[in-house]
Amino acid sequence: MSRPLRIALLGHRFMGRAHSNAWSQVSRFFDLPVHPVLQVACGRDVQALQEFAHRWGWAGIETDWRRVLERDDVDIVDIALPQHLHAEVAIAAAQAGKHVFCEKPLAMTLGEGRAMVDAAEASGIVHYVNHNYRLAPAVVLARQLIDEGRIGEIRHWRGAYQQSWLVDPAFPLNWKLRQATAYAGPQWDLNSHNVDLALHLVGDITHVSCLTRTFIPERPLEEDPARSGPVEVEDAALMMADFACGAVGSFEATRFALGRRNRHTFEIYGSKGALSWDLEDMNRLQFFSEDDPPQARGFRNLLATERIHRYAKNWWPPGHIIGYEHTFVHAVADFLTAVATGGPARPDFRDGLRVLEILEAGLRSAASGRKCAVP
Ligand code: SOE
Repeated sequence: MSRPLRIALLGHRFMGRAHSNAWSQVSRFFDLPVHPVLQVACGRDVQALQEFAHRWGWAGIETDWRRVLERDDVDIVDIALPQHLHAEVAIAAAQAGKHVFCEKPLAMTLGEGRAMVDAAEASGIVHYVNHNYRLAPAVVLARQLIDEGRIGEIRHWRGAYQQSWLVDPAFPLNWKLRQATAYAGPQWDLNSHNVDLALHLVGDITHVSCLTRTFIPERPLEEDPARSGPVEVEDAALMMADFACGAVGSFEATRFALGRRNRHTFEIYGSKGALSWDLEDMNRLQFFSEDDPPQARGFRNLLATERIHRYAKNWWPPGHIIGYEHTFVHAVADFLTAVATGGPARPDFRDGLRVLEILEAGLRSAASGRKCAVP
């Protein structure tokens, strides 16, 4: 019999739904020594929260996160909140001995991120930051091919995360456009994914050089659209990087790529092969190999749905594709396994902090116009 682990979910909007789905699906598809119990959902809008809890099967609700941490019928705290709310909750949760599953980006500032790492490591809990794209089977396969030496020495990383939701000047000044709630723009929100994948697949980054731009400096206020206020974060960030292994990389993040709703891609070029991945076709990995006979060389289109592909065997027969939400199920499966076995879950808070250190160096570079070392 698998052991129950009781989950408290903080947040019930986009990420709250994605996480709820993951907690409710995971035991149906993965054989784990533990199973999650959807114990309590927490939020401030009582009516919306009640509807959410009912729809997703959360046993109860709370409107104060501090109350959640006092409860001894909660083992895991899942933070599906905007980043300005991560640090305080995560630190208190760790101090209360709860394991913490946290949305990305890890925190607002490096100081917050370090305090989260310190609190989590001091208390010995399992901590995880949800860079879910690592867990797409095709991305796992990319890592395997790199580890097997099939790409050779990596020379180039080319990553882009392109969205378009800010092109309309009438789009309101929401929380993602204010420093107090978002800290930065796509450099934090989107390049965090991009940098996490690069760290995971290519390795550490030593220096960055970055350019940011805010195309539309004022937008209508959410609460009073007749008035406008200043956009406090960048609309686009273009960063170049030196990797410790000698490779060079480019990281593009924008909310102004018209026609691109949520396009996340990377390309890796090495001495023996190359890889390319596209979230919009996330089950596939393009693989080019110099080992192929010259007359038959070209990018191969690998469909990562075979039983040998990590996570794929938990879903459907080969060839039956999976989607965005499945990456969250993989994340909670890994996290629950780590809690059950006492092992670390990766990426953890320390990994999330390294991402922030690189992004912050990028913002410093953009402000100074200079290339910056990543401490
Ligand atoms: C931003 O629009 C966003 O929702 C990110 O915050 C997510 O992390 C990304 O996966 C999709 O886009």
